[in-house]
Amino acid sequence: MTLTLRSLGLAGALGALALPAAAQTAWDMPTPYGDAVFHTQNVMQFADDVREATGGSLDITVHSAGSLFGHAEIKDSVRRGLAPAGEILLSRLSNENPVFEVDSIPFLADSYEDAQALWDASKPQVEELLAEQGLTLLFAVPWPGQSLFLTEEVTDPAALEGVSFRAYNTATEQLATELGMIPTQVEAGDIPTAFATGRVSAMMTSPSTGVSSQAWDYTSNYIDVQAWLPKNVVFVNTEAFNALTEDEQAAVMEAAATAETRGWEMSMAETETQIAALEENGMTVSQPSEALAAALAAAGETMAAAWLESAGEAGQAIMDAYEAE
Ligand code: PCA
Repeated sequence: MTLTLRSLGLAGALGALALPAAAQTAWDMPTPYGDAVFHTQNVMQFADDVREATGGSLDITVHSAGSLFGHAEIKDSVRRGLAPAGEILLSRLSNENPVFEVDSIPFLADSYEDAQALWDASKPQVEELLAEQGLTLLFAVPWPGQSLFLTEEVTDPAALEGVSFRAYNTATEQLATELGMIPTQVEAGDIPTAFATGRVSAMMTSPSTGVSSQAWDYTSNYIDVQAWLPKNVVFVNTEAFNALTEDEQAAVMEAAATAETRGWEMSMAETETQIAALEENGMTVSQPSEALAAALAAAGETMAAAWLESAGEAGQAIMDAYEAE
């Protein structure tokens, strides 16, 4: 009897001793895109890497597809500490500062090499602007090049006039307007419904989003423009980051650097495989006609000039740094 009680006491003491070692920080991480999207897979791998590197003391749970906070709320929820970390499409912040949308100007940087150079040129300002809001940038990963999805073959840009166009940021709205289309904001997860109900009948997005939203169900033509490579960014509430142990902070930063490299590689690999998947599912894949390419290029020029005007000296500094790359 005494022995049993003693044993129980010992077990209790051991339990109490074991507690500090098992001390765990649990982070919720809201993200906008679905589980099938490579960005989400990359972020989940990042969470796994952090869990492993910290021996489980920092446990990040990814809440994908806007399930914890909608895309439009994610940044502020992290800023206010409602969630310690999050992911968004960077250019969605263009209403705060045009610097955030430099990666969404058509044809300014339309290859991975140029996208990397533009990111190198703009990253210090992006980092600084986020830091002013108490946010620490962890990593950025581009989507594959943005191309046209249409319900019919279009060679004459005049055919786009009056078409209702699915936009995902201010830049895509401006581009639609430049081409005479009528933009409507639709989150990636709502694309199939927006097409099915006739709210929109054209979009520009990556072959990745084309595949994850099964574009062949409601569009027939993919025109391979690859006009810009917008980025997702992953960031953390700086106070929450500072509350981690030094080892945990180092583990997060290392996993973030790995995720950035892995994400760019995943994105590059996706470009070809997902265009092939669109074709396999019955879409007609083509290059833009000369007239269409010229209309898109002209819209890009107009948008670049307007951007530079609104971004002022900060914008000029990015352009100078980009050209010097
Ligand atoms: N997919 C996202 C953003 C850019 C992309 O390729 C979307 O369409 O919402």
